[in-house]
This record gives sequence, C-alpha cells and structure tokens, in this order.
Amino acid sequence: MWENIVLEKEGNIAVLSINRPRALNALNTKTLLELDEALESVSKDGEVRALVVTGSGDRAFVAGADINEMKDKNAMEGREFALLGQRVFAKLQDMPIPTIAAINGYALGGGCELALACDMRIASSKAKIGQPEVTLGITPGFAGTQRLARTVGPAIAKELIFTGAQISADEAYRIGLVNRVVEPEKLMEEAKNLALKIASNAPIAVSLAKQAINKGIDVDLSTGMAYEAEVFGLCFSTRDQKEGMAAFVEKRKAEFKNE
Ligand code: CO8
Repeated sequence: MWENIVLEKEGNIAVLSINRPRALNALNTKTLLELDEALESVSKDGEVRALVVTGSGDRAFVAGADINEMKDKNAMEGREFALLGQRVFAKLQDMPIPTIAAINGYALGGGCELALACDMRIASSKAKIGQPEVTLGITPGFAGTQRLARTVGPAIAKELIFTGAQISADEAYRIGLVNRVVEPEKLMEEAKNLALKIASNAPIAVSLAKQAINKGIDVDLSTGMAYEAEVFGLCFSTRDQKEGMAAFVEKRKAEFKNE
C-alpha cells in the first residue's frame, strides 16, 4: 500500500515502521505524506489501542529529514517542508491512542523530533540521539526546538541543539529524553509489552488522560485542572467505568469494550 511505511496490526496494537533502510529511514516528502495517511488509518481503526513507531533495519530509527531532498530548497520551500513535517508530527502527537517510539538506532534531527512527538520513548542501548541541524546550516524544523525543550528543559535542549552532539541511549535516559533503555534484541518485545499493558486498560480513560496531559503542558495549572475535571466527569458516562468499578467490587478482571 505504501512504499516507505509498513503498518502491521497485532491484535489490538499496531507497529508502524519507517521503511527506507538504505537511506537510514530519512524522511523525504513522500515518506511524510505516507506517514500522514498511515496515522490517519490507525486513528480511524477502532480496534487499535496503542501504536509502536520504529525504523526498519538494525541501524536507524530515522537519521533525519532527507538531506538530498533539502539541499537545493529556497527559503519558501524550506518553510513549506518544515510545515509539512510539523503538521504530520502534530497528528502523531494528537493521536487518540498512546504512541511509543522504539528507537532502534540513529534518531537524529527529524528522527529525534519524530520520537519526541510520541507519548513515550524506549531506546535500544545502541541508539544514538541528537539534533545535528546546526552542523548543516539549519535549525530543527519539525518542532524540535519546541518539544525537546518541553521534554528535557531549555538548558539541556539548548546544549543538544547548539552543539549538534549525538548522545548515547544511557545519556538520553539520564536527561529524561527516553523512558528506558533495553538491549537491542529486547527492544520490540519491550515496546510491544508496554503497548499491550496499556491496551488492557479502559481505552477511553487512557485517551482522555493523554489529552489532559497534552493540554496541560501548554496551559496554566488551573486551566489544566479544569480540563481534568471535565474529562474525569466524562468517564462516568462510559460503560467501561461501570465495568471497571463493578469488576473491582466483584473481584474479577475487567472486560473493557471501548464504550
Ligand atoms: N538524508 C538523506 N540520506 C541520508 C541521511 C539523511 N538524513 N542520513 C543517512 N543517509 C544516507 C546516506 O547518504 C547513505 O546513502 P548512500 O549509501 O546512498 O551514500 C546511507 O544513508 C547510509 O549512511 P552513511 O553511509 O552516512 O552511514 P554511516 O554509518 O557512515 O553514518 C550517520 C551514519 C552518522 C547517521 C550519517 O548517515 C549521518 O550523519 N546522517 C545525517 C544525519 C543528520 O544530519 N540528520 C539531520 C538531518 S536535518 C533534519 O533532520 C532537519 C529536520 C527538520 C527539517 C526542517 C525543514 C526545513
């Protein structure tokens, strides 16, 4: 269906791979447009409750935006390219289900930005992560200046972006850029297990909790808390809230139906 994206469903989780291994999964326009379509199809699929995003092959998650495609762009075309990537990554961030980046190798530039648009990040111990844009004469353009600073704080984000340094998975863990580091052969199992654990919980509650956290990052505390009270109230209009609490009282496992 797509040339540069592979989407596989496994029960109620899905795995999306950026699939240009010969270019270390670099993001060109075609790949971004295909990613947009693939995310749309996952969002509309009522069965998928968590998504793992990774890179094909054993070398790279994504080694950045495609430098061959970018090298001759003028200012207007550069801006258009940044806006395309930002729009697609915003769609990823706003997915109604939780998303997990399984960082299997290089996550540089647009690759780091792709991982940052996911809700959680698990890195292989072999991963190398960084924002090398200034070494190429550009700034990050797929929201790296914004999401990296919000994730690790402005001082660490500035050091990473100003130096263009590639950091190890352990260093990424130390600064809070990734949730955990695992051996390469365990990466997909770990990411899928996390996805399955999330998928076993009440999907509407998980989705609303995600929305509340994302909204809260961009607003003041009292606005965020007001939003939390709204989504908390909404949960009580779901069948899954009745089921979850009935199962607790009856000392049995809840059977959530996403209703
Ligand atoms: N774009 C295009 N092709 C790439 C990219 C890339 N980002 N990264 C790797 N490739 C290609 C190489 O050209 C090479 O192709 P070929 O075999 O045809 O020569 C193939 O992948 C393998 O790469 P290498 O031979 O270089 O492999 P090495 O093991 O020697 O090195 C590295 C691996 C260190 C990852 C190296 O490939 C590298 O430094 N890549 C570029 C990393 C980078 O700078 N990424 C940031 C790009 S800029 C960006 O992402 C900005 C995002 C926002 C854009 C805003 C819009 C304007």
